[in-house]
Amino acid sequence: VPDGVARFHSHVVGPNQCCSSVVQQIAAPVAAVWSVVRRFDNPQGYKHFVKSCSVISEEGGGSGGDIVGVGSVRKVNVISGLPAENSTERLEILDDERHVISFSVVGGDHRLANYRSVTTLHPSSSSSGAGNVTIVVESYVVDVPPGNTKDDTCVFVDTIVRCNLQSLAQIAENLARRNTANYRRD
Ligand code: A8S
Repeated sequence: VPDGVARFHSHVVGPNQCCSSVVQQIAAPVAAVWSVVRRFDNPQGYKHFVKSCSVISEEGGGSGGDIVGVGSVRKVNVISGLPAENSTERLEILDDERHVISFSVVGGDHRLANYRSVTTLHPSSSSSGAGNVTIVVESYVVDVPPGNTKDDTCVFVDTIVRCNLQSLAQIAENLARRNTANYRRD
């Protein structure tokens, strides 16, 4: 088990909550994946269900000063066709060294009350030995909505998270390809 997985992905799960995780392998270095994932102010950068996002309460960011920090709150508007309109989310962890980001849902017009997720990145190498590979682990805990089962809820959320991580893979892999092309030109 990679370092930090047990530590960051252990959740306290209440009797009416469910908890699951999704793992995605990405053919790009951790730095490329992290540059996309760490943008709490720009989830639409890879989450296709997000139509728009605005930071409604901003806390000071980390080292670079280029990013909103822990405690910041964003309002996410989702695309039509989902059983939701918007979600208000608080940044809980942003660790640029360990590559950990976590947010919790604090409000909004949707059915995923008390949603909290943790996303961690882990360096790996491809089976062929060529190039850098990143393993992304995203876990969450959420209340089971009234009238739903734990299984329904996990299937619904797993589907969203899997879509997000597949889209993240495409974007980070394109970024990594572009960077490699730049190096070759020198
Ligand atoms: C994320 C993860 C999830 C987002 C869910 C699970 C959501 O944005 C969508 C539909 C809903 O019904 C709930 O990392 C909510 O964003 C796409 C609005 C919270």
